[in-house]
Amino acid sequence: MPAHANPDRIPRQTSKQRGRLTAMAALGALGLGLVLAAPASAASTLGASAAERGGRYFGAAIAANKLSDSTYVTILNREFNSVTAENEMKWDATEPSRGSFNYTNGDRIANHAIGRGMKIRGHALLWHSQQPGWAQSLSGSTLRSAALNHVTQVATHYRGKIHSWDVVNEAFADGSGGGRRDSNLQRTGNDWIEAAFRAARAADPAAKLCYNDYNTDGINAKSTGIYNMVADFKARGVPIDCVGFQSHLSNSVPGDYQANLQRFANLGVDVQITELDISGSNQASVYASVVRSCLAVARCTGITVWGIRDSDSWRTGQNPLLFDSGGNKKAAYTSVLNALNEGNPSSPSPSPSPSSSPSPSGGTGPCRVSYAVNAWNNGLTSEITITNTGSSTVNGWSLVFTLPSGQSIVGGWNATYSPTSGQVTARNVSYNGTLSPGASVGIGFQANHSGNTSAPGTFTLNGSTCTRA
Ligand code: 9MR
Repeated sequence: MPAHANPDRIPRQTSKQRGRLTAMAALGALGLGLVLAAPASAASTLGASAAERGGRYFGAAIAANKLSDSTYVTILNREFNSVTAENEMKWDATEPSRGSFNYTNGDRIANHAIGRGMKIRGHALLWHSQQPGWAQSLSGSTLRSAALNHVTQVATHYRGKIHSWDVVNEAFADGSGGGRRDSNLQRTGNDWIEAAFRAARAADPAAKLCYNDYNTDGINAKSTGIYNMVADFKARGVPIDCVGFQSHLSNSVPGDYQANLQRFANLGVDVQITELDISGSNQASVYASVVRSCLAVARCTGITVWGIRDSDSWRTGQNPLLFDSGGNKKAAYTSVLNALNEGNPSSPSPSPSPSSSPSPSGGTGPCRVSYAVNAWNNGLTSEITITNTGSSTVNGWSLVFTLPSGQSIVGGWNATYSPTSGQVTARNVSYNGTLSPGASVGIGFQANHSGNTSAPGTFTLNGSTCTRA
């Protein structure tokens, strides 16, 4: 399955082929607004409830050495449908000496997850921290090639098993106006991040490839620096599929948390909450706010908490998790489960019905469209960026284009698509109908094809022909 086939929308991963078919069926239903019939229900576990909310996951970071702790494993197996290795897939753990790989503990976690149909977030291929000593002492082209070899080897070892990889972790600096963090990796050249993403894509084309960082939960200089990098990667075709927001929070969540997730989603990437933990007396209500924000963003595909019990947390003494040290559910747990259960079962459909969207109205100026296609055997994904290059705001848009013969849309995001072949109209959804001058919106779809994977010839926005980027 190609990375863009949205494996997060699959209830569980089975064989590659079944996964692809399931993804396409799910996308077909969601993307075309034919919302799967799912009765309103009050699921009794986090994972089950998240799965009912558009196929999202609810995961936990886990440690291999705790898989023999029965209280821990009971909670893990009951509540979560995704796992992240807290430390076991990091560089120091997997390549303790150069060229010599150790997957023992990473595999214990992966096998536990696979045996129970849980997704796996791979964490993390490259990071300035937790490097083995031998890598810390390298620099320049020697470090670059060792780092890329590490990406290739580890992603190849876990090929086909990982839902999403944190390809690069924490590469941006705090309080520096949105610039990169200094590190031995950064000193090999600013392109080290895109080189890592390309190596990861080549090694495991089915995994979603994420950039992951902290203190990026609101709109701030650091998150904007990352936003600009993702926009640049999308524009240049560097393979990136998702951005992870760690969300290590203390007593509050930024007021623009949801808006921040949404602006990244609008670039055409999934967003994931990857290391959630929250300290402080407002813990339960802040947890609920985070969950509601994710459910309100169609491309927020899952939430991971960074540990199971308070005693498992790296934040010793802060009790930031959902279960107490005895394994009992805390108020924060109930708050999260209620927030999940209160979400619409399709919350929200990635392509709400057009009736909930603003209708196209005048003011359409010139437009520019970029179109990128990623094709495999009989399938493809297309990512389209529409930019309002006119001088007035567009309130509600429809983009008309003609698919080459043999292409047929099975699902999409950030727009509704009708009909699914021939001359297609993509219409805005409720949250992206307004395009101020200079603003862009990212949309996309997955299609079947019978050999012709070429792009449509012309794109027309609200009746005006767009230039091509
Ligand atoms: O929880 C992890 C802890 O056990 C390790 O000692 C630590 C080493 O730096 O990493 C912790 O996890 C971090 C994660 O890998 C990246 N984001 C921040 C997390 C908390 O420090």
